[in-house]
Amino acid sequence: LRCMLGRRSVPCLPRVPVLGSLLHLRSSLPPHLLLTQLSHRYGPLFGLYAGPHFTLVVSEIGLVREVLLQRGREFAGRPKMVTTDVLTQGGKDIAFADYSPLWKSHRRLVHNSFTLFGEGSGKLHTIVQEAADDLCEELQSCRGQSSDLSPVLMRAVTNVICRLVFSSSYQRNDPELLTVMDYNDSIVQTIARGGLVDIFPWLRIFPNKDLKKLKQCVSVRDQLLHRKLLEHKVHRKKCNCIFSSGEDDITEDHVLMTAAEAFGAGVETTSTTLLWTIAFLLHHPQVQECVHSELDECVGQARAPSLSDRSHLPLLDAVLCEVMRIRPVSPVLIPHVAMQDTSLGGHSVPKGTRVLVNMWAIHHDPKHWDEPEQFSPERFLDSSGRRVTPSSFLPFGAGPRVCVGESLARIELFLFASRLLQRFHFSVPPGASLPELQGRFGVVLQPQSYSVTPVAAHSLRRTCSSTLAQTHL
Ligand code: HEM
Ligand code: PLO
Repeated sequence: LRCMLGRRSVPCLPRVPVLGSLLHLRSSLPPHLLLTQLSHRYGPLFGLYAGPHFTLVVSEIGLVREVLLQRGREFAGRPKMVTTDVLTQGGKDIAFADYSPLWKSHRRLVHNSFTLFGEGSGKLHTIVQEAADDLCEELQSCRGQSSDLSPVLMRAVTNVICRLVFSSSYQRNDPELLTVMDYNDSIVQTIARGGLVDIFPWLRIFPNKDLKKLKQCVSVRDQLLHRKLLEHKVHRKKCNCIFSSGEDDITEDHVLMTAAEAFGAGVETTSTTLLWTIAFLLHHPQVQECVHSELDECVGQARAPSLSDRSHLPLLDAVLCEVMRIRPVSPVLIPHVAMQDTSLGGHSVPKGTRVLVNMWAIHHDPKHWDEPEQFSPERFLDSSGRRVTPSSFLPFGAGPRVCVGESLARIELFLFASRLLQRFHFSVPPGASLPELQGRFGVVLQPQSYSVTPVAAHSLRRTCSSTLAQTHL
């Protein structure tokens, strides 16, 4: 089947009235894998109907650049969805709000306050280093016992956001922290299952357990953050952040949603990427050894790694890139919408068309990556061991909707990963199996939970025997 886009047509999934192409989208595969499989049959640009909504699926880097960069503004809209409307009070946030002048100034404001904390700013550096130290202390206190890293990592990354937004942090087992982690997890689970509701908004009128649960969680979240914002008000005049912006149309609700989104996006993405990193290093012990050697050589044990070490630790940097390539936390980004009649790959695209950017397909495209299923950090290093960035690598998206947290995320990933690997060697607990690498798709692509044994590095003699290090160190 093909559908007409102007005078040219694109391949299109079969459709029936009301359901659209949904019958052809039933599958046990998670969406990014299903869409990748369909792109092998239908090509790098194909159409489908998500219920009544015409949707283009893009799986080739040239077309992706056209959507995100060349025509970035034309495609910078977001669809209206029931679940995200509940989450964001009808789009008073950044990620799920449609393009508008108010959204633009809101985004700029948040972006600027992140930049204030950005690279070169000692404050963020200190905040992240302290959180990383605290994390290591907690692992150290487990004395080599195996554990699930997820809750420990969550607290550490939550504390970074908490210090940035409220200048406060949580101790271990703080009941408020447990509440935060609990509602966050429920939101992640329910949003993921809310797919159907988002395709048929009229399902809202039927009882829906997930939607009810989502509303409950959002209400707990909003009360908690509202209280914290009030407590924080005392400091507002002093700080250089969004809360003292003076921007007229940005309301208290926008401020609340900004805080909520910083927590949501800041915590889920960073902790997930770190969990993937450890999972892949458990599968590739020779790579872990080489990262250890690189750290030993450049940093040693006497001091904590700092951002200025990054350029001297190309292998660690390459490992983090390879993790974000092979398991992008956001494998189909957030849906984009054409805000006006425009075009894509020479086809005309009518206003209101939804566009799914399949970043998973881009990061696994055999035309651009040798053995894409293989975990191989060397792809991000040239023959003399310097870091390179291939053009088919866009884990944060690009253009007007590029991740606002990118610089913060990169700083956190580097400082957390380097500190953890400087101080610990990670191994699979005796008798346990290696972590699953499939991932479960929710709002973000997370690894199945696994346990790991962290052993303090100074108690081991470390050698890097693999050729990887001999060429690169
Ligand atoms: C959007 C990736 C961390 C805040 C996005 C998008 C991606 C992404 C792919 C969607 C781009 C699109 O729809 O075209 C990541 C990755 C991260 C990360 C891989 C870490 C490993 C963070 C952090 C924050 C953050 C730490 C904030 C504290 C946001 C926001 C948006 C966004 C607000 C929405 C931007 C918009 O729609 O205009 N991110 N992100 N992200 N991210 Fe991140
Ligand atoms: C995570 C659960 C929180 O309770 C709410 C939330 C807010 C922002 C979302 C985030 C969740 C998941 C990851 C998202 C982020 C905005 C940008 C980010 C979707 C749902 C990515 C990776 O695109």
